[in-house]
Parts: sequence; C-alpha cells; structure tokens
Amino acid sequence: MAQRIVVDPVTRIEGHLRIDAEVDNGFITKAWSSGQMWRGIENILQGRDPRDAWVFTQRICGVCTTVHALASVRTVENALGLEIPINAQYIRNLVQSIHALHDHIVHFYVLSALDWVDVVSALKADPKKTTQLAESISNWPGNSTNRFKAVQAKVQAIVDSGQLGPFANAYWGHPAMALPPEANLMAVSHYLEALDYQRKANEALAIISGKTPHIQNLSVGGVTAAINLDNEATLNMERLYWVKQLVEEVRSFIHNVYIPDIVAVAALYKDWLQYGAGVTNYMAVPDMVLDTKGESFDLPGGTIMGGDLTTVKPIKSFNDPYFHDNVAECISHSWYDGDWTRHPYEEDTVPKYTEFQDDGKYTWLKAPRFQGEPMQVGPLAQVLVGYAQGHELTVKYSNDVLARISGLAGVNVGPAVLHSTPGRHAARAIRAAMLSDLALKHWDLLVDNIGSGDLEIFNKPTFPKGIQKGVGFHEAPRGALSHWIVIEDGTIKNYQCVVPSTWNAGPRDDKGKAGPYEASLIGNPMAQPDMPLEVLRTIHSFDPCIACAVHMLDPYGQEFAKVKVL
Ligand code: NFE
Ligand code: MG
Repeated sequence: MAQRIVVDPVTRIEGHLRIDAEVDNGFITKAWSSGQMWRGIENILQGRDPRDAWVFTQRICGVCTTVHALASVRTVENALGLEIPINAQYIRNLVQSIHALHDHIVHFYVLSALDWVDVVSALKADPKKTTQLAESISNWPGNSTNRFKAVQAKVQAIVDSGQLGPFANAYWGHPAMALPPEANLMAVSHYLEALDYQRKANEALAIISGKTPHIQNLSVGGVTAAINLDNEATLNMERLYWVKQLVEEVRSFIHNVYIPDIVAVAALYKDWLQYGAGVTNYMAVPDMVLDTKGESFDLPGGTIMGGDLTTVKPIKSFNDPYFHDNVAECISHSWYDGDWTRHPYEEDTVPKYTEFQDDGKYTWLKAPRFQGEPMQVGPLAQVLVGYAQGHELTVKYSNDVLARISGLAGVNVGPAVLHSTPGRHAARAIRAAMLSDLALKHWDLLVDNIGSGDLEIFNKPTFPKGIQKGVGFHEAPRGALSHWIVIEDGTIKNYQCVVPSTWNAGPRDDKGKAGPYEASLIGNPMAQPDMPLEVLRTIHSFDPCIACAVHMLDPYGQEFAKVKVL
C-alpha cells in the first residue's frame, strides 16, 4: 500500500517549503509542493512611486538580493520606453553575473552537497589516496595531503565536541550515500574552501554596488554608481581592478574545484542521471545586455517544449511579444480567492487560506504557465536553450562537462542526461563557468567605454498621464524572473512578480498539470521512507527559494498544518 511522507520544513533552502509524497514499492508515485509562508510585497506596492518599487521588491529575498531590484527597474523602464546608458547596462551586468557566481557556489556546497557527500565517512579516508583522486581530476593547489589531513582533523574535532553545527541533522550513513571515503574527504575540504570563494564574489559585488546583500546602486534610468577616475569615493580604476582580481580568483575556483566536483558527483552517482527530469518544457530569458535598448544579449533566451531541443524558440528582446503575451498564472490550487488563470497585468493577490487539500487548494504559490504549460526554469533551462541554439559558450562548456562525466563514469553521456537531478547541478556549474567569462568580458567592455570618455550612467525618467504597462525580465540564479507593472498617472496600479521558484515550485493548475518540483519526484527511488534523502536530492537540485516564490508571510505566525517533521 502507498505510504504518505511529509517533509516539512525542507531545510537547506530559503523560505518554508513542504513536500508531500506517496511512496509505493520503493518509488515515489505522487507528490505535492506547498509554499508555507505568505507576505505582501506585491500588494504594498500599489499606490507607490514606480521609482521606489525596486527598493521594496529587492526585500522579497535575502538570497537573490540583486535580482528583484534589476527586474523592477527594467519593468518601469519598459513601461516608459526608457533606454539606459551603456555604462549602466555594463555595471548592471557585472552586478548580475558576480551575484550569480556567489549564489551558485553557495548553492552547491552549502545547500546541496551534503545530500551526496557523507561528512562522517570522510573520517575513514586515507589523505594520500585522497590527494591521488583529487589530482586525477584537477590541479588545484588546495588538494594537498597536508590540507586533507588538516580537514580530517577538523572534522574529527567537530565530531568529538558533539557540536556538529552545520553538519548536524543530516542523513549520515544513509544507504543511498555512495561516495568512497576519499571522495567525501575531498568534497568536505572543498566545502570549507567554498566559504572563502563565495565571500570573494560577494566582496566584488559590494564594491560595485555599494552594499550586499541588497545593492544600493540602481535607479530607474540607470545606476547611481558615479564614474570618476580621479575620485576615491566613486567607481575608479582602483575599485575596478579590485573587482577584476576577485572575479579571476572565483573563476579559478569554478574551473578547478566546482566543475571537477560536479563531474565527480554526476559520474559516481550515474544511476541518478535517469531520475528527476519532471517537466521538460524549459524557459530562459535572454540576459547580459549588450545595448542600451535590450535587443542584443550575451546569454540567449527561449523555450523548449517536451524535452525536444529542436523545438527551441528564441525570446529575442525586452519587448518580444512571444514572452510578453504568453505568460499567465493560475490559482485553482493556491490559497487565493477565486479560481482563475490570468495574464499578470490582470491578476490580483487576495489571500484565502484553507486547510491542505490534496485535490483542492494546498499552497501559497500561484501556478505560472506559458501558453498554458508548466515550464522548468533555472540554469538547466538556460543551458539547454543556449545549447539548442548553438550558443558558442554554452556548447563549449556543456560539451566539456559532458565529456568529463563520460570519462569518469565510463559511459558515453550526451545532453539528454541533463534532464535529471544531477543534470541541474551540472548545468549550474556550466552556467557559473559562462558567467565568470562574461563578468570579465563586461568588465573589459565597461573599462573600454569609460576609456573612450563616456561617463554617462543615468537617463531621467518622466511619467506621462494615463496608463502605461511594462514587463521587466532577468535570468536570475534560479531562472526566468519577470516583474509586471501597470502605472496610472505616475503611481503603481498593479504590480505582479512571476518568479523562478514560483515556476518550479508552483502547484497543479486547473487542468491538473503538476508543477516541476512535483513532476520531478515521480519515479524517484526511496530507500528508506523515514529518511527521505532522495526527495531532498531532487528538490535541492532546483535551488528552492520560497521567500521569492510566494513573496508573502503569514503575519500571525500560525501553524498551518500538523505534519510529521523530519
Ligand atoms: Ni530568493 Fe530568486 C532567484 C528570484 S527565486 S532566490 O534566483 O527571483 O527563484
Ligand atoms: Mg507573484
């Protein structure tokens, strides 16, 4: 008989996510994804000045702290038809690429590696053999026997103290943990180094944007990062070289540590390459803008339907009707008043809580749809959409990673294995490699443009009477993010955020079609239903952020449902 398991809260994510699954004969047969928090950012924007929206929306999330700011200013600019100076575009590109580097490193090492890596087993490793293993996949100077001995001693000291800190409450010794002790020790060492490298990326972000988390340097119409090469208080060459140095160090970590670790996990868990695909409709929006209007980009966007790369259709510009006309959200299974599917300009957000109803309403997340279909978004979507269009950087790094997985796994794997739980991790590492190149490219573009004498950073917006509508999108670390605004006489009449984790973690729609998290769990193995490690593996591979996905919070801190906490 099917057994129901409830994972609530799912930890090592941002926000409050509950996953219900039915397990039959060792495999998951049914799943529900439920966002368990409610806030009110979209609603409190109504009646405000559109130029202030980015400061509010940026507070939707403490993780993807730049992305709602970027999407918001683009939204207002789109509604006004306002171009921004090219320097502002490059500075925004540096913000987004450097933030994503920080975010992807944190996600793999801190939020998901421990689903695959058994820290306790690292104590049994032979440090010399660990060095041999590490040297066979990378020449990172941190992979020394002395370093591995020191890490082992550190882990032993933590275990002996009985205070496991970040290593508490994981499923150590779980039968689905398959890495040899040496691979575990190598990964634990890299986990600790990753803490330094995510900080370097964050430092670069703070230098460019005044502060992190939650950047300070945006404005509708451009940026507020004044450029003056003769002034110590502005963006100058000393600051810019500081940023470049940090990005180069992070790039080296990505190539010598992050990618090899992803290759090792994908190859050593090759059974998992068949699990976790779920919804294989993909969508990414174009980003890393190359002009003042948002018509050419360094990262392509588009859609793929049914996992078939030949169906790829590009999203070409900030104004492309293919994106603009085809997005809607459905609330049939969401705790909002009504039962509709609407275009974002026509939506409202009126909370109406019920109990958790398996066949009714069971989440605070809306269900975004594209031409009526659920879409998976995120680095995997971006990599597949780029690969399918022959985008050079995507093809180069994807083929490289796939060849290395094939070599280590001893089987020849092609892009089809990316439709999987480890595929989402591999795509994120591929994207990190692309973004580290692009951050340096856009640094060069900025410096060359400043060298030509152009110091412009801002075009002043003006708000005409009447109604303007606009959409701003951004390819955030977790995928395609869009903000939608209706402005009336210079103030916000409606504001809707359609967010990556809402696309992925959203519920069924009015036709009963499951969202990507839900679909991805079906058919996953489950060795021990009381220790649902496999659920965490697949859900974590999406990099959930429920604060983003609901952008809403129950003001009374009520307990919404009685569940078994694992
Ligand atoms: Ni809060 Fe976010 C990103 C956005 S949500 S993390 O990336 O937008 O998916
Ligand atoms: Mg929303």
